[in-house]
Amino acid sequence: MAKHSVGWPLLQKRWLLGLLIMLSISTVIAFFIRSAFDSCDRHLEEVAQGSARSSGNAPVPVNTKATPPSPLSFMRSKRVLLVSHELSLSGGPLLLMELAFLLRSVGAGVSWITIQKPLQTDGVIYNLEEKMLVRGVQVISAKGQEAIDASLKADLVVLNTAVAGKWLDPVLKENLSRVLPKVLWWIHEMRGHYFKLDFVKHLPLVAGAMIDSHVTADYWKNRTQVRLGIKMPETYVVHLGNSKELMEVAEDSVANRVLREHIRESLQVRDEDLLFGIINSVSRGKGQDLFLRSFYEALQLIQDKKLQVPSVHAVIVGSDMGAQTKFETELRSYVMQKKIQHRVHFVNKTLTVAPYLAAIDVLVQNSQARGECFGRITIEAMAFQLPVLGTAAGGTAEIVVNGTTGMLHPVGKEGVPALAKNMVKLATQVERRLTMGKRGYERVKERFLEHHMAHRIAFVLKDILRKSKDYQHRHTT
Ligand SMILES: *[C@@H]1O[C@H](CO)[C@@H](O)[C@H](O)[C@H]1NC(C)=O
Ligand SMILES: *[C@@H]1O[C@H](CO)[C@@H](O)[C@H](O)[C@H]1NC(C)=O
Ligand SMILES: *[C@@H]1O[C@H](CO)[C@@H](O)[C@H](O)[C@H]1NC(C)=O
Ligand SMILES: CC(=O)N[C@H]1CO[C@H](CO)[C@@H](O)[C@@H]1O
Repeated sequence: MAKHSVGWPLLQKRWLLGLLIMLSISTVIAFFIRSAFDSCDRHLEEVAQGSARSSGNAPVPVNTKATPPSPLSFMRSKRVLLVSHELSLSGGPLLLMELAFLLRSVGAGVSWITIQKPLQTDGVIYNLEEKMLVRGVQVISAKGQEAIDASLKADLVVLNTAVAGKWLDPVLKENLSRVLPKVLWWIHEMRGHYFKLDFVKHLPLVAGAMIDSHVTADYWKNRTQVRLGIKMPETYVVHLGNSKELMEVAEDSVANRVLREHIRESLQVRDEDLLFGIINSVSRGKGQDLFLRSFYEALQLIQDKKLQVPSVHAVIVGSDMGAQTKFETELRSYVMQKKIQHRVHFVNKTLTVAPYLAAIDVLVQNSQARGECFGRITIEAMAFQLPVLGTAAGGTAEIVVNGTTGMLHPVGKEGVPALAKNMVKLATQVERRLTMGKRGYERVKERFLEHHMAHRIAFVLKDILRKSKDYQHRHTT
């Protein structure tokens, strides 16, 4: 036992380093994907810090376990063209890359087009393109004959995000009408300014639209009709799933314990303290301000009622201290003003969220207004057996079962006392908190894994292929 203080920290550090390297390779994608859905409103936003980006040389993981055949295996030798509005470490493109790799793994021929590229060479783009080339994805130019040929030859074209619609006219020109019947449009946005005819006027003519949550799909249906006077094509709701890599970390209890200790030590939060976490890029839309208000109210309740609870802490992961925005400043002054500095911890945006999921006891998902399109962090937290306190809005309400895997509170100021009460409930009712975490995990295992997502996507792709074949049949005979 005496050796503890000498040997263990070193061992632990090396161990951790290995683990963190593994995580930064495997969860890079998962993290950025989440960021897209965190920011339905701003999917173009970059969440990355400059540093930990270069995972381009990572070996392709080889799955040695016997796995059941992929639901996508019917895509074998089909030609798929994926069209991304940009290639960056923001979520939309990385989700599309995930689809590219799923399709490659069943032997589909996959080509990739990035519509918008910066003029100067960009390390991130280079790395991501390398990653795709290694996996046999063909990266082709967004304009010119090559793009037209690829579109005409493809069995299926996936347009990613609403903005990608602006690629259609200028590139395909008079061949557009031949391509539209095989386009699947994957939409992840839910904010007003995407409802522009410029972007989406061809929506009614594509084979289908795929949207991340029911509420977002309803919103699109309504808005296109009311605002633009156009009709949505057949629309499929496809909830996302957790990557295999994330599940592996979530289910590794040793890794969990080590990460928990490491993060808590760095935040100076003890093992027995209760830690609420909010993991989202810091912005008003994500509701960190209201979260802090609720946290403060919860502390007051605990004090006023003299409740016997562990010491309660909050961590906000997703800060950009360098940016010094008004909002960041506002959060910090609130903390100072209420004198809760010792209980509130700010953490910079990071590529690896798994350590924080391992370290916290409860995830708070406090996105405001229409909420998240989906909110992948929610299912990631549930994979770590965390209960989720979320706003009753957007995708969150489709993921969290109120009272069973977490608790929902209203958006806006009305949500503040409700969230505060829910925090107190989870602080006082330990059994309930742990049970909710377990139920959340079970729910993830039932419906929010990668293979569930692959099944849902497979259903859509089959339908699209069938429709596009019918269309071609009608127009060639
Ligand atoms: C559709 O949008 C209009 C105008 O924004 C709104 O008044 C109406 O309640 C919406 N309907 C549905 C079903 O969401
Ligand atoms: C957080 O980000 C700021 C600005 O980007 C930087 O100065 C600071 O060192 C970072 N903190 C940590 C702990 O990395
Ligand atoms: C969640 O459950 C609580 C307790 O039953 C209830 O008061 C609240 O209205 C529910 N919220 C939603 C959005 O269903
Ligand atoms: C590459 C290609 O097939 N382009 C065609 C686009 O449509 C025009 C008009 O139908 C054809 O002349 C081109 O050959």
